[in-house]
Amino acid sequence: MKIRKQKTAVITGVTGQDGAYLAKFLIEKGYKVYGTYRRLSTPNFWRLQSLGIQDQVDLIPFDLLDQSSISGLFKKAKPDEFYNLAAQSFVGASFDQPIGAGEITGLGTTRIIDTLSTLSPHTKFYQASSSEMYGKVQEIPQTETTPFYPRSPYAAAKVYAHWITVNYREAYDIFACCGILFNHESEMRGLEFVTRKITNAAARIKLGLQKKLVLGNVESKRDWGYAVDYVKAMWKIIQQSKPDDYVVATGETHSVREFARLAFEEVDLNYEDYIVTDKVFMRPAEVDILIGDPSKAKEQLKWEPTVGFKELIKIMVQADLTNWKKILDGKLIPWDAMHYYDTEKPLSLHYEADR
Ligand code: NDP
Ligand code: GDR
Repeated sequence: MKIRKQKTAVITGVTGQDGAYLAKFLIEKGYKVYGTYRRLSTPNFWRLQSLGIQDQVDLIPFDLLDQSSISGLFKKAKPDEFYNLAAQSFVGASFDQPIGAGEITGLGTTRIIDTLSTLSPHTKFYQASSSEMYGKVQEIPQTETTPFYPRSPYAAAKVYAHWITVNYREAYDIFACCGILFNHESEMRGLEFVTRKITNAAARIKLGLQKKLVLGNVESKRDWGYAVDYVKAMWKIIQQSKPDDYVVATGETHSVREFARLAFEEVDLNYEDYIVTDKVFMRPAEVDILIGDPSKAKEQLKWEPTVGFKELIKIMVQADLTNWKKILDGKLIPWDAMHYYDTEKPLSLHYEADR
């Protein structure tokens, strides 16, 4: 009888939105999953807890800035597949910490792939590239061959990480791939990103917990999909016979204003009555429009998004509404001003009201 060896995967950034969903997906596929986390003053495992998988992920302390933790990771996990999702992922913050963006998001990738090429060259590598690399777009829609024009330190760091991945593939014959993912959101998206900021505010305003929502540029347009769909594309990319790069997108674009209108409509409110804009949320350089062409992913990966724009908004608003109702009923305790915990596992009672 042929016994199939259990596959092993490492996910850096498993505490983030994509990391948590990808871990769940791989566990369901029978993988042994190692996930990396940073030691923080307050633990940050709420997404893994929400998905009910915290006990099934082997958690390894790790920092992209620390070379020794990178080699330790390969020695411990001996992975078949390595998904590099860790990054300082907030574009706005990268303008305030441009050197950190380069160190973590750019050089951090080089540290990993260089270690992989010497310690574990058989390991397949996935790099989380981003539609932000297209920045001031040179072509509409954007494809795998559209030139990059980054508009933030984050995007510049991602371009470097993208090309270093391609370079190691070509120079050292590493199975290294990049998924150029367009924005993807979910009920577990971080609260500082505009979609979750809007859905959370719509729910809170509906329940009388907040009066206004302060945003920046509401005219920018994004190609928004559902994160659960997108982690499946990551896995499919790494299962191909040859390493390659793929655009993963819906092929539709919508403005922040449109997102806000529909989110407030979901709770029977008119967004115009609640939204104010403030330049504090405007970026020094903006990406005005992103729209991806996912034809290659559709053809070669047989991947397609299953959740459309309106459904995505509905999922997110309803989740925030449900959670805030539970909080008001004392069944959930908000954690760290943005996250939700079971009352059985409270970590902090802190909550900061509307800005
Ligand atoms: P999140 O911000 O939710 O997660 C980022 C993860 O990276 C967190 O686990 C975070 O840890 C970890 N991290 C941050 N800094 C370091 C560091 N110095 N060392 C180790 N780990 C670190 O991002 P998403 O899940 O949304 O995105 C995943 C990846 O995909 C990112 O690289 C992002 O840039 C990229 N991407 C995301 C898109 C999207 O729309 N979501 C689109 C295209 C690309 P901690 O929890 O401790 O902060
Ligand atoms: P983005 O996502 O920069 O596309 O990066 P974000 O949700 O932060 O911004 C989207 C657009 O909304 C505008 N905006 C605001 N943004 C935030 N965060 N807060 C506001 O109040 C606000 N008002 C308007 C922004 O200016 C922007 O135009 C995300 C991240 O997940 C990256 O890691 C990833 O690489 C890209 O998506 C693809």
